[in-house]
Amino acid sequence: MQSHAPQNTHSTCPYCGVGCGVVSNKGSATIAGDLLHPANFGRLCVKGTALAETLNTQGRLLQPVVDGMPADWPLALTTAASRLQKIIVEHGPGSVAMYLSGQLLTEDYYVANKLLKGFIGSSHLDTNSRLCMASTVAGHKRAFGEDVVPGCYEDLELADLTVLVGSNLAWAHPVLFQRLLAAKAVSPDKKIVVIDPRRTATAESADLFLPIRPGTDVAMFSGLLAYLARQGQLDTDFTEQHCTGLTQTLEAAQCWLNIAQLADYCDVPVSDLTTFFQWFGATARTVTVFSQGINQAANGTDKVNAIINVHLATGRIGKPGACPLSVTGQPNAMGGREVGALANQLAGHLRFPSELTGIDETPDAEWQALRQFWRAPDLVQQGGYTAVDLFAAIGRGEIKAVWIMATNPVVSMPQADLVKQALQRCELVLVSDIYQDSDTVAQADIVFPALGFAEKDGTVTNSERRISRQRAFLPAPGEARADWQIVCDVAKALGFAHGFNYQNPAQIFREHAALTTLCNNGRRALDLTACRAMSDAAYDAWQPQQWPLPQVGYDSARLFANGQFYTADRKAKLVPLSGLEVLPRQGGDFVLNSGRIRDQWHTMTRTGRVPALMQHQSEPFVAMHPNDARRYQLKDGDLVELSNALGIFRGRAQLTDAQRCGELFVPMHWSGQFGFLSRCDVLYDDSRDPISRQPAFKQGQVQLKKLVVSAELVLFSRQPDLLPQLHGLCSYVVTVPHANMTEYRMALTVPANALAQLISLISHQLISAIQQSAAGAPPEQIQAQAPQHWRQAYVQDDQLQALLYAGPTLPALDRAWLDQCFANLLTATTRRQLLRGAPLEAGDCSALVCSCFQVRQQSIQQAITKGARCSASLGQQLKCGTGCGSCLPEIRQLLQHAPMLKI
Ligand SMILES: Nc1nc2c(c(=O)[nH]1)N[C@H]1C(S)=C(S)[C@@H](COP(=O)(O)OP(=O)(O)OC[C@H]3O[C@@H](n4cnc5c(=O)[nH]c(N)nc54)[C@H](O)[C@@H]3O)O[C@H]1N2
Ligand SMILES: Nc1nc2c(c(=O)[nH]1)N[C@H]1C(S)=C(S)[C@@H](COP(=O)(O)OP(=O)(O)OC[C@H]3O[C@@H](n4cnc5c(=O)[nH]c(N)nc54)[C@H](O)[C@@H]3O)O[C@H]1N2
Ligand code: SF4
Ligand SMILES: [Mo]
Repeated sequence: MQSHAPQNTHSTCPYCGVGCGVVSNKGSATIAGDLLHPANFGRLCVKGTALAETLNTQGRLLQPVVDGMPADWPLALTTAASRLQKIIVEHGPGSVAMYLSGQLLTEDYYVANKLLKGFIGSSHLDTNSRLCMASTVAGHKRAFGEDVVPGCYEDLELADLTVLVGSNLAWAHPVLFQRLLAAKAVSPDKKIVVIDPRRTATAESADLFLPIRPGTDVAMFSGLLAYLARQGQLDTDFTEQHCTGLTQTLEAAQCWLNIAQLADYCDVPVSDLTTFFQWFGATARTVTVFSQGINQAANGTDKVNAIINVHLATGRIGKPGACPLSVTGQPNAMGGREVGALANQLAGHLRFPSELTGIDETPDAEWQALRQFWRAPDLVQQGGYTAVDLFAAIGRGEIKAVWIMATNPVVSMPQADLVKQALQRCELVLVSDIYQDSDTVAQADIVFPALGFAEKDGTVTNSERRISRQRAFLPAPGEARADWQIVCDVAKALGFAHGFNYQNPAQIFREHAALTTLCNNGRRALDLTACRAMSDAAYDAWQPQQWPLPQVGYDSARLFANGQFYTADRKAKLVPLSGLEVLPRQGGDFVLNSGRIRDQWHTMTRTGRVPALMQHQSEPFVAMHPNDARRYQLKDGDLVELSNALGIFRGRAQLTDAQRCGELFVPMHWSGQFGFLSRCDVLYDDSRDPISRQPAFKQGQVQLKKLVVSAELVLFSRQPDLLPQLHGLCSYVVTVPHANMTEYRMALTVPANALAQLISLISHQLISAIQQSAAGAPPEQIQAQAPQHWRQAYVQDDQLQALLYAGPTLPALDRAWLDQCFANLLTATTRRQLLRGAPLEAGDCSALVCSCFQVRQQSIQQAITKGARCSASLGQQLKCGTGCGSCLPEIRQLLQHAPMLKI
């Protein structure tokens, strides 16, 4: 670890799989984009821009916790080891599991996989990448023989046609999206096609948008293949020399020769579908980008192969500007795949004997080689439970100990309530996290405090196979340790010191690199030979590089240009598909789609703490078409409940014609830490892809109910942790952090006369909380009350402590001003205005559009009415869109709808 971090430290953003380079400047405590990093060349999105604001230690885990009590490391480690040992002795190694994360570094991942599969001898090790990349992994293996992304980011800039299917790139991989748009700005003839059931921010920038019926992507791409074949637009030289399966694949696709029928099936206009096919046929330089709209489906693997089929059949792979490009979600989802941290993988792309049976004379050669290399006699011989089955096995009591690292399955797994119950029942739950209060940490018997971004050292691999360094530039908070270190400490306590005596991450990385050379000889693309003897200094100085490393003699930017694949016969496989099999199952009133919003990262443990990132969307919502809303007499902002046999979710109706009728979209982000009944994953059942076992998060089924609200309440408080006390008091509670206050938004559905009682309960709790923090003195109360309306302020020594507004409707609240009231001592004027919720000269309280410069919708609309006609001139006037650029699609939308504005 670096003890004397230099003034500027180069590291990698810990959020998405774009893998942007960042530079931390110690002097100014800022984090900026790394101008030299080949992923982003200095750009950052809104989350990356706000990184510095996540680096305080508030809420961090600073020491281990054993059975709810703070503990020192020796106690935590010996307790963990002795309890694990007892379970292994009594129930066998197969009763122990690990559930890891694409947010671990490669070195963390490597040692965890080695410990469980090699030394403890259990194959039940899976990762949240099962929820994320498993279909792509399975699709790549089926087509290419190995899990390899053929292209690179530059291909997006070189392509003349970019097809974004099941990817909201503008919000989920914003820097890649900016690179794409910048290339298009230089060459406006480049075309972008977006295929998504929702008209997303990405779709707003498309030349053609196909609002596909969910789940029909296989049909659409099979139809495209049939069309291209009929037009004579296949690359038959390439397919004859380098592919197998074309004939059967074309046969299977024949059922979609009639474009009108296909358009009907996919529910898109036939003219638009024809345009897409014509553009595709006419454009050699085509990149198809895909993500969770493809992977997270009951036919996710087939969707991946339907896309790859078209690229293989047209020879558009491994060439500049032509490839299928899976964009990975997490910063190190790719690294996890490299070290084999999925239940059906071994390590270093080495395969289990079952995978080589039939294609190799000695199917156990790779397994034997690894066993020897690790000196691990107990190395498992076959795959284990994948995520959903793993938690089911915990629920059944078959798995008795689980170690969860860097992921929050109580929020992010399907059947989330069952996952929670399974952990409650599980004999031993170990959790390594960086925060004290995640929904999963709450279920742990032993909690290990881990180092987070800025404190830890190691490598990550991004979507284009580029390995970059995360480097430490802050000291460890409290007693937190690196994830790899914690794994090695437990391994040693279990008696496996000989396999886990690493001094630093460089040593682990070298071992990982050496492992990739086992039984390789060009049989696998993942080959890090060049790094096996790398010095510590070279590791520290590592510059971002793609694998296979150039020294091995490949073009490392693009693979397969030479037509050599990693199957037994070196040919790529086309997979016969028709796509007729799977459509969203009917059952509920609505199909439930879910995914990301612009400013939040997953379960919000980090981004939910940054006030600026909480403003774009402050509450869980249910996006729906206005026609659906009408049927339920809903207007924008009304409270709705989604439910099915598994659970309940509540959020605000968000009316938008970007949704298809009969389909809803909810954010995946809200957890029990931010709301009550806000976890959408309680609604997803265990349906998943039969090959990849990846859950179908885009196609749940739910009933919808309007919640008739009798009163809305907003409480602003200096106290950041009142949520547990408010849970259960109301029908709906969410919390929104601000810089100097925490906001609790609540709603009551019971008759309005219960409001008085609720107010007095809350008031009582507030007074006692304030009294406690102020050593006994009761706060001064300022209040105004009209029938059914309450407004109260709690003040102590001229310091505002809490503010409560309640009634059938609420006043327009100027939150920025209120936050300032909490920051400063109250003056006579502010005191008088507090209960209004806004100063007499109210500022702009409309929706926040630009998080970087805090520019709101009303200001943008006013500038448009005064004559601003493009995003550039709005940028000049207001600065909006000139920071990270993530809000440009929304600004363009405001410009588009300008004539209809009434201001
Ligand atoms: N802001 C932000 N960015 C992130 C993340 C985050 O939490 N926040 N997380 C990162 C991670 S881990 C991941 S995996 C990526 C995910 O990145 P994306 O996959 O781009 O994001 P999602 O919002 O999950 O889903 C993408 C789109 O798939 C569409 N879709 C749903 N069903 C179908 C279908 O049947 N067919 C098609 N064609 N499309 C469909 C959805 O409507 C949605 O717009 O984002 C990464 N980036
Ligand atoms: N409905 C629905 N559900 C989904 C999805 C969806 O689209 N829809 N998407 C799925 C996908 S693609 C993904 S990737 C998952 C993501 O889901 P999760 O992985 O559960 O989400 P995170 O919030 O990223 O969880 C990371 C945890 O690790 C902690 N952490 C952060 N840094 C470190 C570190 O360095 N070390 C350790 N030990 N801990 C750390 C954080 O505090 C947090 O608790 O969600 C899945 N769930
Ligand atoms: S696009 Fe944003 S979240 Fe993704 S790596 Fe870059 S800065 Fe981080
Ligand atoms: Mo993901």
